[in-house]
Amino acid sequence: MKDQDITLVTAETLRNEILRHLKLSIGKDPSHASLYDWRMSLSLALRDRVVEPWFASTRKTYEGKHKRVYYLSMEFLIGRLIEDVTINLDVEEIAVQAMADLGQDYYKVVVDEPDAALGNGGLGRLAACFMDSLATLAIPAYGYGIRYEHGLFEQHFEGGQQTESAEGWLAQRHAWEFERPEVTYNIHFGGYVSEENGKSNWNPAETVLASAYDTPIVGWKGQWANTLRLWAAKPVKLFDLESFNRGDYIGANAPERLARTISRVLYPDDTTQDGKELRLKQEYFFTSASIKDLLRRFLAEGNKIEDLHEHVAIQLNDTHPAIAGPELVRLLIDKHDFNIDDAIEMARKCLGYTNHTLLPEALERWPEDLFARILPRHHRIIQMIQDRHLSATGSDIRIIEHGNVKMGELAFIIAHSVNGVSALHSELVKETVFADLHKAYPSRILNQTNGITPRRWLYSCNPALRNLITDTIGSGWAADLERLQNLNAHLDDTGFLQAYAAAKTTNKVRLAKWLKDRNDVTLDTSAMFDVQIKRIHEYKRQHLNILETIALWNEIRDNPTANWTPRVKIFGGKAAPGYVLAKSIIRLINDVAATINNDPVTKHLLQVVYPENYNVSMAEVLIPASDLSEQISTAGKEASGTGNMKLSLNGSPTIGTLDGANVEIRDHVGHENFFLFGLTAAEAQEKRTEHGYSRRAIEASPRLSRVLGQIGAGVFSNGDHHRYSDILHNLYEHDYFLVSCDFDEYFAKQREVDAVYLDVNRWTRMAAANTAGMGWFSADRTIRSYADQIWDAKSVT
Ligand code: 4GP
Repeated sequence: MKDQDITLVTAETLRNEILRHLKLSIGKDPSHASLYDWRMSLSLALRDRVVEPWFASTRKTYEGKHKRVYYLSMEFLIGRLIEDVTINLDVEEIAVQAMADLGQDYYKVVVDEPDAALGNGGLGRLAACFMDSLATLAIPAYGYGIRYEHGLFEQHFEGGQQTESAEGWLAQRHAWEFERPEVTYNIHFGGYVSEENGKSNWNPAETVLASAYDTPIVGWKGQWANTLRLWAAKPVKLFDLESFNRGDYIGANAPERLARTISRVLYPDDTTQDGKELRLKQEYFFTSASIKDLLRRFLAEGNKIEDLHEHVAIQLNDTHPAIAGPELVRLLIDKHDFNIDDAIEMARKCLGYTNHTLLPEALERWPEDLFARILPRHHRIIQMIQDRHLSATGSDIRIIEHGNVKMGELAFIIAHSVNGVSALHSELVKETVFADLHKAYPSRILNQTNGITPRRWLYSCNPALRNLITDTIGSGWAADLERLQNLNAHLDDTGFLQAYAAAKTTNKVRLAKWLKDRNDVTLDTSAMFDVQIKRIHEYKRQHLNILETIALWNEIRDNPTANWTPRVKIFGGKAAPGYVLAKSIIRLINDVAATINNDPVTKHLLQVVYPENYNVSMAEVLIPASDLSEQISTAGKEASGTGNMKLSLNGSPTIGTLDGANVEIRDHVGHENFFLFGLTAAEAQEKRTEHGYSRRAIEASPRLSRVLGQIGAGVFSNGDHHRYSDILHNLYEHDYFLVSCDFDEYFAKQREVDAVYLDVNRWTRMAAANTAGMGWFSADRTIRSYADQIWDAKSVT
């Protein structure tokens, strides 16, 4: 289908289409067009090219009555789309040329696009990668989520401290979406349940409208396109005219305000207390709209409701959409006359649940009174699901317990399949958070190790390496990533290694320029770029990294003429606004940077850089330029990681613990190409049972004691002894994440990294071996496996 006229585009035709949009869609004369106008026109012209494959895919799905996958997710961290689309349609060069012919710089236009930051981190970006792979594999699918007006907050540093401001990606028109004002559903909240003739009726108190916006997601070579359908909340009644006529202008707008609040802001995930009620409403809002929408589509095809599971697979991306279970049961009973047992059975056949975290505090639970107040009918249905589970299994695990509705348990019990996201994580899911449920349902938990789309995370973001790979092993690898193994035959070829190193240098120079322009920071591109990019969290241990940085600084100062390996430590990531200790870690990194970067003795050897507002677009510049990937979470805490995959794929060996997908990455790239340190998950668990373990570890490490002493003495805080008492207290008294215990081994391993880096050939070979070994981590492999093992869904050929 590649040769369909859809991709038969030349620079000239594209140029004309851009001009046509500039005139007719944007209403601008080229001589007055701004960067925004050009960007919109280019995006619209590209979007036109996606519409044909999109329609064709939909038609084929209807004609063949193919099973559809519905991926329900609170987050879709899709980032920018122009390059995504030009790459997938294979028209990048043409787009560059067309824009040049119009006197515009394509790459300037590309970076003018705001990131669609509709997610917090890993789970949201995974959803975006999965959408790309579903389209590439031609599996009919919908992504369902929320069209937040404000995506993840913008991060700023003031005096080194994180501050937040509202993000405004929709302040300008979003070029890629199609508004569907005719696709709306009433979503209800509150009220009470009445019984009549043995039937329960929900009499809700509030109703908002869910209104659809569709973005086509096109796969590789434009062969297939699926839909990302995001819901915006709107008032059922636009305006309260009665109040207005009484002169109550504020009251008149109340319905609109209430409704819009629901899709206004994406909540940072770890902030658990604020806005609980609103978050529950958000979850129900998008889930209910999605279930109603998929049922409507299913019935419109003339299917029998008894066959729902043959046509529909619903995947719950974490517990946020877990209410899909009770909602589907409710609709089957109330609208389709199912009895409760059949309804539960049908819901189970349709639903799969992916768990993304073992941190108990991150497993959602709602106060029962709140839940029953907002969703009274669902509250009862959950009790019925629970009753049946208890009597069928003899298990004593409840969904509702101690005044809480536990969404993890609900998702587990109502789904036919529960999966973890790396081999280790899936085992730990069985042994820890869901140990008892695993006993009751021994075949329910599966593993599906995460993956990343190689189109965005190599082909598009790393043209230097992309070209080298294609020159070396030929094309075709972007949709068949395991072919990267063919690079192994070149690992001892000096010419190849030199070219590989040159590609890395190109990317490092690109990053240096980007940082110079953005933050006026100058980087030494011959130094090792040592990168830790991810949300700031104690378990991810950015503090371990910065403590090691201080220790290194001390040793360079003690012995400035030794043969040190110059390093730039690069951090990127946001802390949830309510997470005080994470914010302290951010401030410490910035304080340490201010001190170290100005030290004349060390500044040519050690630099700390922390560009604010890390997002997908920043990752696309940082990852290709990275030399060393920091994956240093406390073993047993990182479910998988996907940044670890992106970095390794782009030739950045890992220094890391045996945690999450690190374990599998190490197996794939070769143990000799991975810098392993630290306690294992089992050892970590054991360590926590020893009384006073952290204080003992600190006292046994003169290096760490010295660093902590300096922080306490105010060396990095202008003499303020108290600024970091929270971090210090934490490390001495309840170092749950075992920073103190892993510190010495981490420091030693970093020195091993230093030594290898000085041997350019050896290092480059190691980096290239990482690229060669990472093919298995394509999200295409992950999606195939979900399709086979969970969804029973097929590619449409
Ligand atoms: C993340 C996990 O922390 C990360 O290890 C994993 O790679 C990612 O999900 C995708 O599976 N979890 C979240 C979250 O983003 O909000 O819990």
